[in-house]
Amino acid sequence: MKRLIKGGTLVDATGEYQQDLLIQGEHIAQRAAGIVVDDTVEVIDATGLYVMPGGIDVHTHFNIDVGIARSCDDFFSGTRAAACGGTTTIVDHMGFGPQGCSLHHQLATYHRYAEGQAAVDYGFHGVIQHIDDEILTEMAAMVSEEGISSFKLYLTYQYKLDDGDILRALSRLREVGALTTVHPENDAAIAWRRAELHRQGKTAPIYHALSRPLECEAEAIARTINLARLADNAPLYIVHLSHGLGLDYIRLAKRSGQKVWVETCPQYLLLDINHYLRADGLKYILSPPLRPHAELDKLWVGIADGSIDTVATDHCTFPYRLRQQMAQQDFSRCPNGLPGVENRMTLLFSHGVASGRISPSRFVELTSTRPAQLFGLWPQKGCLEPGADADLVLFEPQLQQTIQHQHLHDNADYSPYEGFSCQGWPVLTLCRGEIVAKQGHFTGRAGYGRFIHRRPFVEIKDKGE
Ligand code: DUC
Ligand code: ZN
Ligand code: ZN
Ligand code: ZN
Repeated sequence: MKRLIKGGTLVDATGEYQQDLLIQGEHIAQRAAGIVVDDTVEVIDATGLYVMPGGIDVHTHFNIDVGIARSCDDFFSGTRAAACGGTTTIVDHMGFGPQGCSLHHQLATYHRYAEGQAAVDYGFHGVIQHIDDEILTEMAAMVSEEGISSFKLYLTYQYKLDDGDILRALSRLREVGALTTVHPENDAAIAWRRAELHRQGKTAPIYHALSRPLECEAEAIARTINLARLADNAPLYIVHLSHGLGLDYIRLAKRSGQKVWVETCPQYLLLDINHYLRADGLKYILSPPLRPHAELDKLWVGIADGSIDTVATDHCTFPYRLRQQMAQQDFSRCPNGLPGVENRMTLLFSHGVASGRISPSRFVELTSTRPAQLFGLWPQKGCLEPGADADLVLFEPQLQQTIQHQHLHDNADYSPYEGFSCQGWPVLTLCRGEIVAKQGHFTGRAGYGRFIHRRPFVEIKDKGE
């Protein structure tokens, strides 16, 4: 099957081009101005549209068991929502398995979750819940045989690692060609704050945020950066940055040549701590929590000046219904996480590109090309060159619509962005040449998505194309 995307503006991480794209089967076959084809080729008229690499969301938690609950989006509903929002690849952060389980055990579990379910392509980040010789040995085969070239460490929650284990993980993962990702929050600081709030009977949703203020995150960021330096400058990727002080530490490390990259998420760019004061404040409980409004502006500076590398969602869905049942009396009983995989692209386009903060090309860099480069997917993905997968999103830059959960495709019962008016929407999504979403509706199928063996970590410094 051949398709020609004609008359649009191609946008990649290097700029904008008046060119057409010829797709043959699953791949991009040709990229040039004025491609002429015979009538066996289906022509898609992209006049007035941006033609961009499909979105890559490198932070989701589909079907995750967080101990007190299981997130309600599985690999089908989660990737269906991704497709409708212009995202053609997700890399899911595996959750914890049984105590003492191996990396391979958890990988097999996640393959079972995703096989026959995913509607777009997918990969997994490994999860390190303890360190011993067996885990350190397994890491090499995970990278070289299983296509798992990044791993997540938690500094809080049940399986937090201590500094010695963090060092051992960073050092070994560097050796085997993997990128270490970290959820940085100081667990002891949070426990101390929470105990004091509980003693005072302070259990409303706002105290979720006040139990883990930004210093808890900033301390853990600075500590992990220094541990990565100690581990022979091990490459480090900081997930879901929520505030400015941590970004300053990251800038300092980047300036000194350290291999450190950082992700933020739409919720930290667009929602603030006052949401916890609303009657439905439980809808916004996630970690790190939403921050005071001044922090949002600091993150937008990082989006614009290049110091933030990627925008992902941390999509992790627990219905409002369930939150109310579990946590009406106490924020600390609320499962943590927000949905967002379907609206990442339109939110960043609207508040980034349409509002003049960033260029379309920077948008592509943040949502697709840098994620692909950091996580071993490039140039198969995140790229519009011949030979790449035909993963594309066609964006209508002037289209103005309001986010309403009733039109979304996840299994949640609310959207944290309900009523947000966005300018710029995905109108067609192709994953390996197949149309998986059209005008915000799902046209794909469960099981179309393919597991992607990601390459070992290599540092790509330029924009690469
Ligand atoms: N934070 C959340 O809010 N949810 C999922 C995991 C996490 O770190
Ligand atoms: Zn996290
Ligand atoms: Zn997460
Ligand atoms: Zn629909």
